[in-house]
Amino acid sequence: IKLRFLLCQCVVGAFAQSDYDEDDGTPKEILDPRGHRPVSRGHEILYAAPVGKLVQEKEELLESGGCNHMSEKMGVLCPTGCELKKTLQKQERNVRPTVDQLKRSVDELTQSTNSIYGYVLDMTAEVAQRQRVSEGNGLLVDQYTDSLETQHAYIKDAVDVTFPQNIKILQGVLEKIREKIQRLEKAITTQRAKCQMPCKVSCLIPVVSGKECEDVICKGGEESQMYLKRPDPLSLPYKVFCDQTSKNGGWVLIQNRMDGSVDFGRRWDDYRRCFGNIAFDVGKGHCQTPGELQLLRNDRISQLTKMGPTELLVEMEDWSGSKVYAQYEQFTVQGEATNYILAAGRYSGTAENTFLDGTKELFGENRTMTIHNGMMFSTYDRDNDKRIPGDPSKQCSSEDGGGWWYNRCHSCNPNGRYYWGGAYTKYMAKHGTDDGIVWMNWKGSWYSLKSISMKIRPFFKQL
Ligand SMILES: *[C@@H]1O[C@H](CO)[C@@H](O)[C@H](O)[C@H]1NC(C)=O
Ligand SMILES: [Ca+2]
Repeated sequence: IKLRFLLCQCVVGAFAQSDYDEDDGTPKEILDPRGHRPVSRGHEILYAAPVGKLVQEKEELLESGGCNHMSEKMGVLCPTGCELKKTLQKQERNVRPTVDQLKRSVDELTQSTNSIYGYVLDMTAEVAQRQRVSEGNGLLVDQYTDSLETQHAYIKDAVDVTFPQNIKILQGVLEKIREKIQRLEKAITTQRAKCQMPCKVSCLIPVVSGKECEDVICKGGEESQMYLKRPDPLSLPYKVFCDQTSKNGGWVLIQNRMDGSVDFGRRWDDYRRCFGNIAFDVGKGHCQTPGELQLLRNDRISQLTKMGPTELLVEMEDWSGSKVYAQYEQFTVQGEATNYILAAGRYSGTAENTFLDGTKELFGENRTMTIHNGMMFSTYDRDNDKRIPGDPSKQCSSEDGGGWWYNRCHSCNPNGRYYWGGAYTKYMAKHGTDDGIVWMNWKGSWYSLKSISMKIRPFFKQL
């Protein structure tokens, strides 16, 4: 802008200068509005004016005798050569400053023009530079655009092809899961229908019955299956599963875990009665396969153990087929009034004595807290454990999954949750506690057994 202003000044200056020239060096005439003339016709007037003056001067020269023609008749020669020189000198005097002025103006103008030219050059260079930068930017933008287009293509491909494919796969998986859920629901419905009545069985019961399973053996019931049992003549007979093969047989099955089909996280009343399936008929015409059960009501177990010395056999198997057992020659369960206090004694076996010793993993009072001998029975709705008595939020039974003779809390947990495959973690457990079917002294807290069973029979000292 500054330069453009300069340029304008120069142009105006130049025009002013040319006006000045035309006026024959008489400033008064320039200032006079009437003396103004159109720029286009200035030159004609430039010559006209001096002529008038010359005419006046010629008259003066005539009077003063000036240059004469050789012939008198020809009169005065005007302007003569000498007069011309004089006039020219005079004119030159007037014109020279104007010319000088003009020259200076031209110089100035040239200079201005040069600087403008320089400026234009600079500007062109700058424009070129900017164009280069712009081109560079363009290149960069192009690169970004290319990269963006590539990404867009990739994303579009993902959205158009990969996503639908994955969705299809997931839908397939979902469909399979849905089918599984439907099958499970169907199984549950069937199971629920079957379990409407507690301890109901549909297979035939052999004619042989007895006071004890051992009694049944004596009467010819040598196969392990369901029999009718009548502990004393005054009470009604009831069905039991007799194990007639393990360790000379004669065992009444009182608890059995084998496939996780029965939920053991139950109320006090369920344990007082009984739940689960005593036995199944798998095609032989009789109930020869035991089901998952807490078969004998706690009060019946209590009743049986009070009838005389009773022994307990706990058998268990891990998921690789290894089997161990724990046997107690003395086993009693008190009545409901004392919450079915457990007492066990004289251990033998291969599974380690958890009932009396607690877990080997712990020491001192920590181990003492896992001893089950002498404990009362607890369910999630009846807390009789040794853990912060009176605080309903601290219940071994609700945390560890089943009803049991919990202390604080356990070294074995046969009524815990069934975990398929054995190993489980605290993240899989409902409360982060070892709530599986645990026998700590054999497999530790984070291994849930494949099967475990508890059987009792009258104890007779082996001779
Ligand atoms: C019992 O367990 C607590 C907590 O894990 C521990 O600090 C303490 O040392 C244990 N006591 C014994 C005797 O091991
Ligand atoms: Ca408690």
